[in-house]
Amino acid sequence: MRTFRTFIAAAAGLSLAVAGLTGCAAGNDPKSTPQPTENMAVQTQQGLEFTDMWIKATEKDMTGVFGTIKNTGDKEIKFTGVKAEIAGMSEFHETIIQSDGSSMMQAMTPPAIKPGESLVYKPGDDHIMLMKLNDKVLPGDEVKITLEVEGGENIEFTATAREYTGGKETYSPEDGTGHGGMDHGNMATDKN
Ligand SMILES: [Cu+2]
Repeated sequence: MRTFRTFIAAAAGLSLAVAGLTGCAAGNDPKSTPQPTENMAVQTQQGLEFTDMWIKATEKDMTGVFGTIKNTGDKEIKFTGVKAEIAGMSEFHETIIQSDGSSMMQAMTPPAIKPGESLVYKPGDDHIMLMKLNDKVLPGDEVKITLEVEGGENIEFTATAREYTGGKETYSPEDGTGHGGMDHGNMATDKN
């Protein structure tokens, strides 16, 4: 009987531990801080859900931020800007296909997200651009990015740095895009 009782006690202890873990992972505690985890959705109290936010690792002075930002609230969220401590300048970018088939990116008006809709940022498409980086971005780095919201509080999220070599965007566009976009080339080669 002694062995049996020990087993029961151990099993009880185990299920307690499992219950504890489950309660933690559910994340329904409104006081808990969203913990950014790769490939997992992070819900903020402001009604945005961030999924798989990542930043391209680089040793150059500009890079892109990607992932899915969903409006889970009941009113439209309009951004007015974006910023990051590691970047001297940050912008929302869109990628356009030029007549010769190559793609080029340019600054766009900060977007808005309607309730239930998402912004999907991926290489070769729309993205958040960080320029004038003051540090390298190494794989595994966690980079804090702040979205400025019209009539509301700033919303911060964390992007995890990843090695990525598939991008074909022009990161140093020729002069005169003809689209009214900013000339990043000047920033990339800023000699001041
Ligand atoms: Cu860009």
